[in-house]
Amino acid sequence: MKKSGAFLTVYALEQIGVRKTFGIPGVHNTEIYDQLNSSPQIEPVLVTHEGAGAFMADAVSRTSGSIGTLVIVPAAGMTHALSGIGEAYLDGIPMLIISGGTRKDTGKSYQLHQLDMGKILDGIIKKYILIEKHEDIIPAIFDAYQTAMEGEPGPVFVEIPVEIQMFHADIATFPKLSGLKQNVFEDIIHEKKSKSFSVFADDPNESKSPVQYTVDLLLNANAPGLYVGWGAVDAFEETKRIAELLGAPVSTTLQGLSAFPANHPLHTSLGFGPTATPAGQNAFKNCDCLLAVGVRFSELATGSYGLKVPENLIHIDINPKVFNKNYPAKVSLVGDAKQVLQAVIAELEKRGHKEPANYDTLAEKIRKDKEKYKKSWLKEAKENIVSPGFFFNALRNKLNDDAIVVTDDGNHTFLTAELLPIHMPRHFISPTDFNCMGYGIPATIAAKMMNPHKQVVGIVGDGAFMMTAMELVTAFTHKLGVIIFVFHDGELGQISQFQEIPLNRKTASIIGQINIKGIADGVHAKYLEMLNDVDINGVLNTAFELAQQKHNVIVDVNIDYSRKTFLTTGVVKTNLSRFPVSEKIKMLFRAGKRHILG
Ligand SMILES: Cc1ncc(C[n+]2csc(CCOP(=O)(O)OP(=O)(O)O)c2C)c(N)n1
Ligand SMILES: [Mg+2]
Repeated sequence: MKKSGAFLTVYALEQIGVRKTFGIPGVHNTEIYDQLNSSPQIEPVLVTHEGAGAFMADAVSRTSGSIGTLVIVPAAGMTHALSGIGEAYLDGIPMLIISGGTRKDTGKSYQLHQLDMGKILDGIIKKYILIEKHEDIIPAIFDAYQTAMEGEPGPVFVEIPVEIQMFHADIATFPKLSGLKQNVFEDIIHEKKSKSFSVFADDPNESKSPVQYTVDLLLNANAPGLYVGWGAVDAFEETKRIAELLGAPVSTTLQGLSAFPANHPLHTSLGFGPTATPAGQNAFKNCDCLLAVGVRFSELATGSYGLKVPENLIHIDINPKVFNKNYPAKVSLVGDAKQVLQAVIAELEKRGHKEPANYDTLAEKIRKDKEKYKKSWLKEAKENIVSPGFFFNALRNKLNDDAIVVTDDGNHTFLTAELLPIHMPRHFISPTDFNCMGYGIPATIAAKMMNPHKQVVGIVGDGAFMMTAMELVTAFTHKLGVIIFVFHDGELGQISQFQEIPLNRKTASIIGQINIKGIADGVHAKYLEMLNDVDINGVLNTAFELAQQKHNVIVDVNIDYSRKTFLTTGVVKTNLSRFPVSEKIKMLFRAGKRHILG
């Protein structure tokens, strides 16, 4: 049967369950776009900028069952998309990038968009595939999908030259996707001698399997604790069972904020070191055995490595490269979080382990600490500014359990993490280790596209708003009903705070005055102003009513950033404590001098 490359591409995308693609057409991919137009399954979404398109594809993977997919032009489309590809790469999010390619059959040089893309992409994707002939298209896209999903997920790039898209060739078979090859976790005794279990050498009992050793450590601990990240986001039932069996507190990373719902009595906080709120700092104070699942102990998650991790660290991750990087582990278990944890649960249950005696005391202490911390943000309602405590309290009351919350990167991210409890796995997303501003608005839009019946809200800084606000025109085209809260402090707040403390001056972090209403009008969004604490409930009611009627809403929030988050104070404290004494003195002296002399 004679088929065009564009036909084969769209066939393969349908097979792997793609429902939407994001991107901008150009002469190198119009054939694919034309074919997408005929697909009953896939909707090609036109975006305003491929960078935003890549953030949207990322959000599709994080909040839905299908893989986020881009369809872009080579070179210019690819370089625009790099920010979102980088975010997906460092955050372990699967993504498929289908790029048109310049003609390989003409022998011509200096073609439009001709560039060695592989060279640029090296280091930011898991695999680059250049299609050379028609019969390779379907297997190559299946392979790209498998590669993107397996192990630690990430982006895969497929270049399809324009002549292959356009021209027809005989294709004998149309293979069907036979499903993804799954990883199988094997808890076998000899594995402990392999490299990833090298620290196992001090196990006096050579006959134990890694899981048996794990359970020994957990049961012998006086105060075990759990620390979970995005890698454990689909293993909540398992982490919950283990926490409940052990009577152990649970803290999360920023990316994994939703991995353990905040309304569970054993949930404490984001992190548990100096950057954590009191519930986490107190519950983990005497922690002598940590079960870390789907985390990498990155700089952001550990508050600049200020986290104190006990010697008895059990580290579970699908990517063996993450072990023993920043914190040495006693046991490292390579595998899918759900599978490994199920093996740990089975072993705990085999040992006849019963519910712990300390459960109620621990849960009560966490509850009290959380309550006290929340109250500290609710001292007095202000008439000239919006207090974060009152804002997030009222927002939580408006949100259903299954509301999806998206943030960008900045001070607003950490305020959200500290003050807005998230109730369901995969229902909070934010840019993390790549940490790219501009993520919030496009990701909110895509999360709503994939979850039209859920409330989807974005909380973004005014600096990030300026980067990707135009994408809201796409939300208008699709009549989505998203709510974007812009925390309007007039600054690149997170950075100006980091400048303010040690430098006492803000350089290039005061942003230009922006007329948010003007932008809202331009993208046909409803504009609401929230000036003070008295406004909060009324504005929220209006915003949610408008969103219900499929209007997109921008809420211009006159936010009070005067109180620092634990993240900010914790990171500053941790970094300062590591400086050599002479540098510390110099820094404090400079700050002091500037305080006095201005
Ligand atoms: C693309 C990009 N540029 C710069 C930064 C550095 N950065 C991190 S947070 C931040 C401030 C963000 O300001 P804003 O969006 O207003 O949020 P706020 O901190 O005020 O809540 C900056 C500049 C970044 N993370 N990403
Ligand atoms: Mg700001």
